[in-house]
Amino acid sequence: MHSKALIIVDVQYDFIPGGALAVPGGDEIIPVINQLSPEFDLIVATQDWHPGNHGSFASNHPGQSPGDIISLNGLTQILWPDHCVQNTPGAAFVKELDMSRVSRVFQKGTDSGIDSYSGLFDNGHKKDTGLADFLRENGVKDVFLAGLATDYCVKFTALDARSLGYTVHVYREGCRGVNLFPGDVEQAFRAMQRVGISVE
Ligand code: VGL
Ligand code: ZN
Repeated sequence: MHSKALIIVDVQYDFIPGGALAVPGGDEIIPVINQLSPEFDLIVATQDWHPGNHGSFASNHPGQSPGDIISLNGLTQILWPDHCVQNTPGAAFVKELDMSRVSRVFQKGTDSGIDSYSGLFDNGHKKDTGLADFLRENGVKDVFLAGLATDYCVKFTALDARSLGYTVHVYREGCRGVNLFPGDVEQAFRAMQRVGISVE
C-alpha cells in the first residue's frame, strides 16, 4: 500500500520550448520534479498521445487555426497545433526527466473524436485511462501533481482526482502553463483551490 503518489503530467518535448505546443518555461520544471521524486515511492506519468487525425488539431479542420474554438462531437474544443503525435519525437518524455522510478505511464488523447486534458478521464468523462483504478488498487490517499500545462492537463487531472475523493496537492513551481488568455494560470490555481486542492 502507498498512501501518496506523484503524478507527473505530460513532460514531453512538444510542451517545452522548441516544441510544437511550447509552454513558456516548461523545461524549468524538470529539475524541480527530479528533486521531488525521491520523496515518493509511487510515481506515475501521463503522456499526451494523439493519433495524427486527432480532432483537437487545427490542421484537421480546414479553414481553422490554432486557438480557434469549435464544437467537437458536442464538446467545446480549443484547436491546437499538431502535437504529441504517437511515436513522434515530440511525444517522447524529455530525456532529462528522471523516469527511473516511474512505475506506470498512462496515455491519453488516443481517441481522435475527443480530447483528454485529464490524466484520469476524457473531456466527456466517458472513458478512463486506468489511472483511477491504479490509484485505488494501490491504496493512495494523497495525490501530488507536477507537470504541463498548469491551465489544461494539470488542472483537469487535479480536479478529477479531487472529485474522486483524493486529497490533492499541486506543486506551483513544478508546473508551467500555456496562458493562451492572459491570467489563465492564476485562474487555474484559483479554480483548483476553490474545490479544496492545495497549491504549495
Ligand atoms: C495539453 C493542450 C493540448 C496539456 C495537452 O498537456 O496541458 N494541453 N493537449
Ligand atoms: Zn493534446
